[in-house]
Amino acid sequence: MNNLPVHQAIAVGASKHPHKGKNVFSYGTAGIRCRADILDPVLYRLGLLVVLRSRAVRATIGVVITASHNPEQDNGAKVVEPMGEMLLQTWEGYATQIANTSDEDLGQCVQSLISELNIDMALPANIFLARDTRPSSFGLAQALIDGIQALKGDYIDYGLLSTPQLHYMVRCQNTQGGYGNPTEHGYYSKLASAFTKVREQQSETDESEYTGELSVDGANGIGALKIQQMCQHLNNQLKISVYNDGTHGQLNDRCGADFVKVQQKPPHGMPTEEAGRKCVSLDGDADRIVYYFVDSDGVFHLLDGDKIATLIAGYIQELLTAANLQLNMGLVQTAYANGSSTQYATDVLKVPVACACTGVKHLHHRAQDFDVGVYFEANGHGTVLFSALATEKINSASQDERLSSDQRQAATTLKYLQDLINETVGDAISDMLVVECILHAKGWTMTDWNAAYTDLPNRQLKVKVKDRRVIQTTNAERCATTPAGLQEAIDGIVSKYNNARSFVRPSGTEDIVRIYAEADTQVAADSLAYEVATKVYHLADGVGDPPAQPSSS
Ligand code: NG1
Ligand code: ZN
Repeated sequence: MNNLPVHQAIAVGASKHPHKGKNVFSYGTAGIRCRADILDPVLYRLGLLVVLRSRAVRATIGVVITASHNPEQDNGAKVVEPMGEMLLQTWEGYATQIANTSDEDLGQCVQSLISELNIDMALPANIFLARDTRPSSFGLAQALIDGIQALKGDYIDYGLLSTPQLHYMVRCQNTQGGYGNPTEHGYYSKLASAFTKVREQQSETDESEYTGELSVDGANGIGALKIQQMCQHLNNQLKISVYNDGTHGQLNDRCGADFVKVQQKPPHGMPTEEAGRKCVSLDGDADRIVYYFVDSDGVFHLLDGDKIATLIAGYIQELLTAANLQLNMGLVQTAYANGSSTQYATDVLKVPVACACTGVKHLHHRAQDFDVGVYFEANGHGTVLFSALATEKINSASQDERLSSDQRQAATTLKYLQDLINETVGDAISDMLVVECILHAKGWTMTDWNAAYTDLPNRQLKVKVKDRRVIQTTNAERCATTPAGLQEAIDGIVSKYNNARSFVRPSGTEDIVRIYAEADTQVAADSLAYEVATKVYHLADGVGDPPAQPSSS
């Protein structure tokens, strides 16, 4: 460890991680994300920042090095708050500031943050870090460690972990084990034990067509490794075959949850022809999951985050009713949620639905307004949050002798289900185990589950523009306020289609504008998306080729 004064220690580190000053970095809702080869100085600076954060909150802080579903040449970092949440918004600003600070100004920048935030540098600081399987992640972890050490922070390097596993570790540590043991083994045994206990509460009927057999597309990433480790703790309760396990293909290349969701087709590298075969895809850091199957006519069916969210919300509601527990439950979605899912939740499940801005931190925040808040992005990122009141009521109902045994059993199932859920953040492995428990309880096949409602055909497109910030939105991103005339034009186009909806927003993770469209037929959804994309291209200074006309007939 160094014994240099702060300024000097920072300068020594900075000389090993020089900032070329050519690129502008921004810490957004998904952390910092860009090409891996320019990130070294940024990770060093983040190392400094998380030591300050740890001292400011007097707790362990986490950092995951990953760029999730982005291609292998990209990378990034996300900071994890003490309870496993995403970095506080004001600190996103400090992260952006320090990431863009030159070598010469770095000491001064750190010193100003220390004074401004009144940080006691004599306090201990503790950082948990982990990384995904990208080749660049190892070196970036070293840059982060150099930053941590420059400010005399302590750290535990967990090596390879999924993003949600690291979130879990941080929460376990800061609850002194109350949330579980902060080890990989602790994670698997908590989930495996909860999974077994939930299933013990559920009686399987003779007519059940449920099967615990599934094919997993690991996106050639960390999820493939970790799901295999999870399986070893499940005592053959599920029969999982892992494909795209990283031994052949490249990370996220024509596979993974994002590919399957956006392309609406099966991934490469995994056999999916067997009719009704249950398939899932994880993304590159295993915080997203989507299900799908091919039916006997060879038609592909996607069961995305919306289908998972409504399945979970419906089941929890049944248990709450059966346990006679009065808790206020809500579902949080984004504008990308399929209109049919929103209608199903509202009209059939009678669960109130809230719409939040894109990015899980917004959904997470909104879900905290409910006693039981289920939140999912359509792309498969989501979880369930239980308030302290909900946790307390569920626990006491599970032991309340005055209740009927059926009521107690429903409460007990809920209690174990809560243990199975990773409440810190969306977790593909945990979500998969939750879905499997629910399908098991209902005795459902993929076809049964899929029959809950039919998705409206939809299409997502990207348009490259000179500066995507010219598009500003309101009403949870469903309405564009600039550039002038765009929203009126979208409204005009949408009115020509049946059952249609479309919105545009600048991506937070890519340098593009995203177009979403849904309508009564796929041809209509494709054409609507194309028309809206063309409008964006003209009104927002599109660059490159104009959007291509849809080829569907
Ligand atoms: P952007 O690029 O801001 O649309 C994407 C996803 C988000 C979220 C983030 C972080 C869509 C439409 N957008 O954000 O939902 O997952 O990446 O990974 O899927
Ligand atoms: Zn991810």
